[in-house]
Amino acid sequence: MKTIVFTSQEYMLCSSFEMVEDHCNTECNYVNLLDSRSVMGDLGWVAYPKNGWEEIGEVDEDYAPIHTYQVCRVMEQNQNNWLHTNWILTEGAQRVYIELKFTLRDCNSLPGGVGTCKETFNMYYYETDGGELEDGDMGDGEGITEEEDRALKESQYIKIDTIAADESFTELDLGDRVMKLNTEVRDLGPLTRKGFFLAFQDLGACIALVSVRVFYKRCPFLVKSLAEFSDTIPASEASQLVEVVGRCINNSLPLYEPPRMHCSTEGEWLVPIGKCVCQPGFEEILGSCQGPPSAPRNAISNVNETSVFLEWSVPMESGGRKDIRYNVLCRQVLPDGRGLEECGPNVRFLPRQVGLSNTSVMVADLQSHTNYSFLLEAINGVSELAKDRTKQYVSLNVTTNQAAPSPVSVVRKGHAGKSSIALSWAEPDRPNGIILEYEIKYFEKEQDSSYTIIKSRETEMVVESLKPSSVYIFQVRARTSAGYGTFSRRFEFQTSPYLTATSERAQASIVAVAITLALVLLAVVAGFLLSGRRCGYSKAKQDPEEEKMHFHNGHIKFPGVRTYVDPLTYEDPNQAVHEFAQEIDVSFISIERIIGAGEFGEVCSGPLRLPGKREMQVAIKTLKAGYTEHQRRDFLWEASIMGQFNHPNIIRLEGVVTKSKPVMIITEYMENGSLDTFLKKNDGQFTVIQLVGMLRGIASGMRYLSDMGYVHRDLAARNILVNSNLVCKVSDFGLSRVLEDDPEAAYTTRGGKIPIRWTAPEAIAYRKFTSASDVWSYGIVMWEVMSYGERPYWEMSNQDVIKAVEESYRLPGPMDCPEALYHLMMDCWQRERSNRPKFDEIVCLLDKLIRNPCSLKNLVNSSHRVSNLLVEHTSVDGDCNIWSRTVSEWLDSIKMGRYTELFMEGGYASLDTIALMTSEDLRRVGVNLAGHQKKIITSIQEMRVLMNNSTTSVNI
Ligand code: ACK
Repeated sequence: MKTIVFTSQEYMLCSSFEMVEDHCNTECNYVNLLDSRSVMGDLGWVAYPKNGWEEIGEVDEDYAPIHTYQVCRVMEQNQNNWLHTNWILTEGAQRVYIELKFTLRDCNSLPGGVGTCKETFNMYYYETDGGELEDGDMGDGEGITEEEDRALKESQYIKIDTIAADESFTELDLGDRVMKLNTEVRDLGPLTRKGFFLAFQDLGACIALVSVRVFYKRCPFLVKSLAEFSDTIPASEASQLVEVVGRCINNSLPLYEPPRMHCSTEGEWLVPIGKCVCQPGFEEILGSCQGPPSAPRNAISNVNETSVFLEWSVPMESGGRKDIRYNVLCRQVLPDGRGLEECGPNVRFLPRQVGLSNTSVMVADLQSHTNYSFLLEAINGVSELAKDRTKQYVSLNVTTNQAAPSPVSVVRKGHAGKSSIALSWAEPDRPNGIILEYEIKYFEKEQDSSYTIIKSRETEMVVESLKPSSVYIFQVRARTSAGYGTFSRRFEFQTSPYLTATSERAQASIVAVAITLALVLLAVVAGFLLSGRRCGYSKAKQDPEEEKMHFHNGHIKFPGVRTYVDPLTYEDPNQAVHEFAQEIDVSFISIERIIGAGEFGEVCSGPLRLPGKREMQVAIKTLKAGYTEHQRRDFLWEASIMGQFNHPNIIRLEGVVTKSKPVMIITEYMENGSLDTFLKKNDGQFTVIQLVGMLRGIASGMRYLSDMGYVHRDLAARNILVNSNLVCKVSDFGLSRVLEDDPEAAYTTRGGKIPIRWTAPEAIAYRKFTSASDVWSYGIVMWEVMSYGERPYWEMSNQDVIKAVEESYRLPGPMDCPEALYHLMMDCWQRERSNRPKFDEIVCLLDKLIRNPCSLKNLVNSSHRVSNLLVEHTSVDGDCNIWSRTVSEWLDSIKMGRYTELFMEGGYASLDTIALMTSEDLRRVGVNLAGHQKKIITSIQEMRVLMNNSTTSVNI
């Protein structure tokens, strides 16, 4: 008898052609509890009796098993074939749905009659909390027959329905390969237990059960009107709705009342009530509330010399977006609460400054010993939309450390001789302090096992004792107080070849002539036009003392420079006076005002009208009536000295009145009076550059005096006079040997009268007054200037000052004093006088500082302080080198560059002082040609217009 009516291949066709895979994600409104098609292993269903339902073991084209049960015992009487599923968990659902897919054979189409053939089957269920039938599993009953046991269990099942086919099929259909797959769905509920079994009862039909799917319906997770509604299982009764309260999504709030929705038994969300809206500052974009992120958190910094590594955590609030980026704002802290200034373009950010996706950045090439404030900002794609909201930053204050100079980038070759090569190089881009010297390392190419290192304070030098026709490798590095920077890259230069004996001689004579000419030219240029001087030394291998011999402290001393003549060498002091001072007829002088009191009488001012000369304002020192001859001599002593000097930073003697009474000394008039009072009156009013300009003037005057062989002995701010252009001039040459007229001078144990606070220890101890002791005093003047006229050592007694200095105590750096200047002061206060700098070195250093104001940015005492490098009336873009361009560049721009040095000498080191110059001032500085005066004055007038347009000083 034929019992198998379908071939397995026919089932295969059925399942692969008609049964579409059902992929459902979280948005589905049903959840499968069982799907026989998706079970990969054995289904494990139990058939009873064993010859009833049978599983057809087939696989689909992906070799996944197809779980099809079939039964077809249509020809046999009394069929009662059961197929039991496994225990199916309800997952809390009260109503479940069973979807059956099956084929059913049309009884009429069966050969041999339809006597017992059925065209339906029954479906049952049995609820239970455990995975077993409560009276034991199928066929396990004891003491009863298998038949009885089966009847008992089956009786516990509740019938769901009798299932009939909508479509049955005949063999003819099969021949046409048309499969009639039926789908029937039944629902079941309310269920009360954790799970249930299903069973299919066949009473004699020809069935293939292709799939069984059990599912329940649910209202899936939903976001509507900015509210989230969670997965919800509907009620079991069709008419019932489940009310669900929604949760406002991030950055939103309920509008009036909490939003609500209703879940129907069909798994549909119905009847929305209420809604959420975005919080202020957030915008609804694509169904979510988006805004800028909050500030980055936990920002930390790690300083390594002049680099800072900044790290932070992601913001607490992302603003509802995933595209957070970070920007870094770098600002330098200006001292004294003058605010912040954006870091210049030289600062590097790695990997970049804006749009960082990582939470860290490296900031490099900052200035050493400088305070910075970093702002870290988090942004996202909608930050721009929320511009009105206050930006959220986290700020971080950082102080950089001392750092060695950056490498010298280029070394250039100058003249190459057969045994020498001239080199020059530029200062490193970031000196990070004052460059004390350069080291030049060199060796013959490919002989790098032995090399030579020489030092130079200049940015040029001639390397000597080289082999002819040889290639040498050179590297240069700079040193500051922080140590050496790294060497520059290697530069290869070659010496010239040997010369033949005759050509060498010829060359030698040419060289000799050239050198003579060059020297003459240099003398003319340096001595008479520009007073050009070299600073420091450049022949590194030579001893500095030796250098001094050759170069006289670095600048060339020309024969014929006048030397100071001590009036004492004149037997008749009157003769000395008239040797050096012009007698002025008192009728040319009008005394208009008394401006102060001197040791010998009043100091007045008024115009001097010399015949054939322009009227000029002068100061008039008078000798009070009733003087002794001795006093008269002492009084005129100053004129005998002053009359020997001619320098823009030395008070100029116009003449004396000795032929009438009162006896007078007439000098140029200095509008701002003495420097100490002037500074006290204008406390904190000047830029560092202006102060350094004043110091430069004083040093220049002192250099002149020391070159003349004159020792001042009473150099102090009170003895410096200041004119209306802030030009400082050394004065008070009174009795510089005995200092009788200085109220600061005190008698020493050895009987002399000495201004203790200003005087070098060796001068106090054994009256060793030299230019080196003047340098000590100059250091004190520097301190007075930088502290705006503070009294050195404050109220300490003279005795305590002597003791303290003896015990190596030195004045501390004045407030806001650039480190470079304080170093210079300290150098001036070296106990060993030969270690003190010379005045020409001081001038040279100050010139360098003026040319490179960045070197004045670091302040003493505190690494947090940065100097107030105010730049007057120039358009400043944060580049502190800008100042250096001004005077020389301005003169260059009007083709008057030749006067740069004279302007500097005259104390006109900044454009603001130059802006006040008159033609008379120009003449005084040394611009004598009328055409040049006109050109410069025109340019000054233009400059004034420009300055008036830029009303305030600008911080850099
Ligand atoms: O601080 P002062 O105003 O400047 O007061 C003193 C005072 O005279 C006694 O020395 C002032 N003084 C001296 N020489 C001059 C000068 N050439 N021009 C202007 N003021 C002067 C000094």
